[in-house]
Amino acid sequence: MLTIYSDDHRLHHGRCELIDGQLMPCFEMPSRADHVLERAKARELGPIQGPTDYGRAPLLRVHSADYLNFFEGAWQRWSALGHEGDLLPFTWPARTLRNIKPKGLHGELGYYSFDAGAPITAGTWKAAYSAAQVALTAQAAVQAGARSAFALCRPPGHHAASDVMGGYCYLNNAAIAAQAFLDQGHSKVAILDVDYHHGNGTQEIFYQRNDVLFASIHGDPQAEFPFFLGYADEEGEGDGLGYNVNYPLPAGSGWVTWSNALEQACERIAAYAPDVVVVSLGVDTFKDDPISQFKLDSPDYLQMGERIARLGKPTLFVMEGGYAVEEIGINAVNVLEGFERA
Ligand code: OKP
Ligand code: ZN
Repeated sequence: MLTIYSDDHRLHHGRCELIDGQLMPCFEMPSRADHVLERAKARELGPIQGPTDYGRAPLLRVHSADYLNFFEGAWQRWSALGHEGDLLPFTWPARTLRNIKPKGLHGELGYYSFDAGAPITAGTWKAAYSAAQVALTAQAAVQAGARSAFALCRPPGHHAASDVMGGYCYLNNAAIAAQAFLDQGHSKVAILDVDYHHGNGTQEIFYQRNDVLFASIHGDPQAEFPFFLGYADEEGEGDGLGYNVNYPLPAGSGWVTWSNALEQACERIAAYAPDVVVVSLGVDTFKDDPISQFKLDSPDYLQMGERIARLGKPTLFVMEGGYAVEEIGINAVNVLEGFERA
């Protein structure tokens, strides 16, 4: 399987995040991608290539121009004030406040974010932009006829909505790639999100549309980030009604429970009969993930890949979460190897 990867991910390295009342080093760190790349090489998964730059147009198909402009310019505005540390939001237009866009940097940042988990550093825009190009380059390979490709994206993307960042995510790599398939002549794309967290951004982007089926298996938002989206009764709206499927599972879920949800998701995807499948590949479902509560073990990821392969569709894998840094490579590449051997 072809892997697309860019070293630019290193340009994004947030300092800290708030965990249980304390500032801790960010779990979403550069070594995550290093481990996946090393494992892909060690297992001789296939060629590894850099991205092509497709420019801003494909990003604008998913994100608003205002949002992209804000994100691209935010660090410059922050550093011009003399700051060197990460730019982080701290006030959001939650219920009781107005959903308006203020003029200052912090007001705008609150408007364009939903949590304090997406720090902006000097290189964040460039890293996120390159990750989107990595996804688009892998998409192009599948578009050109490859059975599958792997976009080794970092930072991840599935929490990023059309004009909102959060949850370590800035640009929605999987959504940008899915939209590119549609723009290049396909009529139906299914996105299967297997990350431990609900892909709230992807859901929002396609919620009113039936040309993208979004299916997500994740920790029940009653108890898990992102808390305010990802419930089973969110089924889509308008033309999109019936094209959004959430499978929230309780903390502690292992392979038996998880694979049952995967089976249901795959049956729903098969009934949709998509032209292509995009997998938001998070491996934070692993038993030793430091921020997650599922219990999958490394061999389970081989079976995950096999089941996805049985859909029989051209498939684009887009890297999302996974924070058990030592095992992230084994687990992510196991999905890809399971897919290939099926
Ligand atoms: C990104 B992806 C604060 C925890 C905040 C944010 C998780 C973002 C996960 N105590 N956690 O879906 O892997
Ligand atoms: Zn996650």
